[in-house]
Amino acid sequence: MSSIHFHDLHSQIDRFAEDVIAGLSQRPATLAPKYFYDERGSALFEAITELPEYYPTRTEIGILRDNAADIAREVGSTSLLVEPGGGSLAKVRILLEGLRPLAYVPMDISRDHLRLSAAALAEDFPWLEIHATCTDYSRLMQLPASTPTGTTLAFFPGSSIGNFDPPEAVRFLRAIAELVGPGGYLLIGVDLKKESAILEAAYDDAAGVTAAFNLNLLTRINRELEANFNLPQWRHRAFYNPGPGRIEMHLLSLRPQQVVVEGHPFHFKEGETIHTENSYKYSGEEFATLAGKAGFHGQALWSDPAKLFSVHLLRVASTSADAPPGQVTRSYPPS
Ligand code: AVJ
Repeated sequence: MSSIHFHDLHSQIDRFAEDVIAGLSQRPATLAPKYFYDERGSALFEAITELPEYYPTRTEIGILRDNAADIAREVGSTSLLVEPGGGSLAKVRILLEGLRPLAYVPMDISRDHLRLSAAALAEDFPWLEIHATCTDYSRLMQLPASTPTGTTLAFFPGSSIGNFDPPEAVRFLRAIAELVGPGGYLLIGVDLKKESAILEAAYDDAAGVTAAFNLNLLTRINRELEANFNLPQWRHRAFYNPGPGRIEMHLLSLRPQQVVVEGHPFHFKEGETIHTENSYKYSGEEFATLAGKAGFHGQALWSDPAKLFSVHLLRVASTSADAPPGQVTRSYPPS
């Protein structure tokens, strides 16, 4: 019989207004990509994952399917499978039969979404104990009490790690390393560096879905905060910046304009942008080096024939075992 437990670690403090006002006060102005995902933003992201130009989702799913048995063999027996940001719980389905963990802990900020997907998963995997945990994993990475102990595998697909700049990514990976503990694993999807035309098409699709996704952030600010962004005066812009090795998404101001958000006026020149997202791309070696700084060593690396996307299996050294795996908790970022 499957069992679902629901844990709420999410502090109710809503920082959307403060973050938006602080971000728009900076030059260049910035908004955090985590705010893309309101209801319409989540639906638009789903649509992005099905676009012909957006290769990451289908490529990663192919890699996981083709190598599920290999992944299970490399990991061996797992007690606990943890997925920070496991909102849709679609990719983990590919791994569950092979891994057969005692318990699965999806962590997501969206409470309702998490409840629905956890219930659907419980129907399909009746042998699995599910601990659905509502938390903003970028701020608090902590296992709920009462999860089984033993070998822990964290699963972080989708190249979501690309949203962090490299020092933040190292801090985030360190928090995962402490969460899974000595001997624990991380299976992580990472988008690879490639020809910039392929990258740029993936973030500026012909149908304009990514443009709508980016612009929806302004619509959300207008609706949820007292704001008056004039949407026709903003345009989606996405390009590959080869220096830092990242796709950048911006919203470009098409004319000089003033916007008021909760009584705060913000001025934008023609051609000025609001930076809304970075999506870093890493070669296999670059990512292994980054993960090494967080205490992981590479155990296996899978890719697709066209070398578009990669899946790394990383492990925390088990030699310096000073705490039982799965029992270490910490907050991220360190306060
Ligand atoms: C969810 C962060 C992995 O960077 O490819 C897709 C988000 N933004 N198209 C990515 C995104 C525009 C996506 N991640």
